[in-house]
Amino acid sequence: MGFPKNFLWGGATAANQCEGAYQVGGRGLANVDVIPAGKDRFPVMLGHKKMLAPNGAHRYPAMQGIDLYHHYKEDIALFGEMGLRCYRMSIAWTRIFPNGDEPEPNEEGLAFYEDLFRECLKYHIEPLVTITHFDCPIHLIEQYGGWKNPKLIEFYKRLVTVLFTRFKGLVHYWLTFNEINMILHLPFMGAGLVFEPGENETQTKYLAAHHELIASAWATKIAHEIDPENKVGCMLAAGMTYPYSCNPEDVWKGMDKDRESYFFIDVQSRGYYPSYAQKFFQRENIQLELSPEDQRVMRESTVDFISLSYYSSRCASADPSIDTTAGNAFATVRNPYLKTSEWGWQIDPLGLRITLNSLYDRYQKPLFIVENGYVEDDYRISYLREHIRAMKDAIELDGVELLGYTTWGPIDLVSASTGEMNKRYGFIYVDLDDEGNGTLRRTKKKSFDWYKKVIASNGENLD
Ligand code: BGP
Repeated sequence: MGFPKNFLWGGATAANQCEGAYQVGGRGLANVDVIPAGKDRFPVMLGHKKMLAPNGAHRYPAMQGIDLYHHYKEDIALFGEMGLRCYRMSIAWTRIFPNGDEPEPNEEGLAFYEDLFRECLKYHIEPLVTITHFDCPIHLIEQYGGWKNPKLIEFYKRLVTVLFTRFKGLVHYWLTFNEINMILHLPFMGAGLVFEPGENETQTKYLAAHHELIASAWATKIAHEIDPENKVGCMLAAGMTYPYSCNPEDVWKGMDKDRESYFFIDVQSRGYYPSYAQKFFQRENIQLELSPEDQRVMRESTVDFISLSYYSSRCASADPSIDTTAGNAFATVRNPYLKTSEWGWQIDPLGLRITLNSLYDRYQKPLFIVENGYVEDDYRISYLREHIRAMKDAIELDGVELLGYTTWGPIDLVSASTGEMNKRYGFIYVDLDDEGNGTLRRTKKKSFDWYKKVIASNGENLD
């Protein structure tokens, strides 16, 4: 049986990690542009250090990216050569609305993406578009405080209406917010939040999340109205949380941790706030307004599919003295049964099958893995091979419905967490170093031909 015939094998990138050209084509400044490399990066991403304008003391990797803005034809031709059937990318909000609150969009930005989509279709590559991948116009942060302000829902509705109208027929797959649960972990990146000293961060983060969830429901409704062929997905930074032991305290901790993430998808997929979240809001004194109209849209316009990124499983213990390890922005208890990559992320292919099953059991909607990847070329092949096998088991043995698989970074790009080029997820090497020096020349790595073979055999030949 194997993978479905129309399975969407592909690769995934984000505007802010690739495009560069941050002042070209009428583009405005965004939060992602002013996230520096180096030691201030985390304080800024956490919303603890306010730096809304670039300064001479820092380097800003997103401003240059890998200059995909000027290389997209070449890059998409390479994706075509690899046989990608799907390219997940994101729109830079500030190319379409430079400030975010203008009444009319910027034609140059729209024309850029239109051409990019046409280029994809030339190679029979289906575009999968993330509407917001961590970006928010700086003006919306300065003027309105980012997503904690409900006005952003209106600006987002304007953005999506323009996108769905202009790209009707060119794009059929949309994701509303990348890793929506990231708002809890890196709130400046996830929602343009900068905290005042003493501010109740939990309240502000859930308020912003509430506005993103309403905006996401509206986007789904508008997408279906403009083109019934549109398929809209939510996107979760996924990875099942295992209890460290069978001690019920650990099991409870794991369940609680998972709910922190599932909360978002529960709303986007089921259309209402789950009871455990309502109890949590009461305890934390979090008051969220929901107009009858927004409530109706939330109920009626749930997502068509659930997309996820998966790099590793997670682990939780009730004992705070147990060792932890890095893992994206999600620090987690170290699982003694797993190996760790040189970047400190644990490796768990079976965890992918477990995560897929858990999501499918919970939502009974098609899933789409839109990120999964590894940094070192030789190990990348074995990492991807093992994850593809796990995915196949989930489809073949467990009956999970899976639409596709786009690996993270088919081409080397700027790391979201560290801002480095050095992580090198790509099948394609880009000559650019961590200081921003290099020719930007693209060359194929060993894994390029390997992935090409995997796709050509529809996942049968993994050697
Ligand atoms: C996810 C983000 C991506 C991407 C990926 C890898 O959280 O959606 O934007 O960057 O993680 O993370 P990193 O770049 O930190 O290695």
